[in-house]
Amino acid sequence: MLKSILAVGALAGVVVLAGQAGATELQVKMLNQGTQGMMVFEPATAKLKVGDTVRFVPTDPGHNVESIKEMLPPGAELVKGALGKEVLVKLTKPGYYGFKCMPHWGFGMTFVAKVGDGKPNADAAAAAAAAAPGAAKKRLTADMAALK
Ligand SMILES: [Cu+2]
Repeated sequence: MLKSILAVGALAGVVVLAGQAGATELQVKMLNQGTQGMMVFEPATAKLKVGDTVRFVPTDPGHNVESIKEMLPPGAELVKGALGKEVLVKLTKPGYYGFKCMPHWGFGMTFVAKVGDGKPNADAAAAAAAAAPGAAKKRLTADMAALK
């Protein structure tokens, strides 16, 4: 268990144990330039558990984070962060959670988390990825395939 947490931590940059036993907090940076190119969330994908949290950190200014409403598990809360603001999201339901930076949606600035087995909205999330604009379609389609 500890070994797998360390491995994920090395991959994601920072993972810390949250207060709740067994729950993890993933830190996701909003960047003008990341390892996958310009205007990215880093990391751009994650496999997480119900009860985990994601902390979106405005490392560079001019980004926000908000839910892709067609990529939201049933019963999960819509998120809409302000520009340049940190947002903490608790993943309370199983399924795929999609997020976008509104100013850079067409550039493919997206983040997807598969929570649990992802099944509750897997088909809807795949359809939303295929319908996304510009570079977001390419990124989300690839990310959904990688998370399977
Ligand atoms: Cu952005």
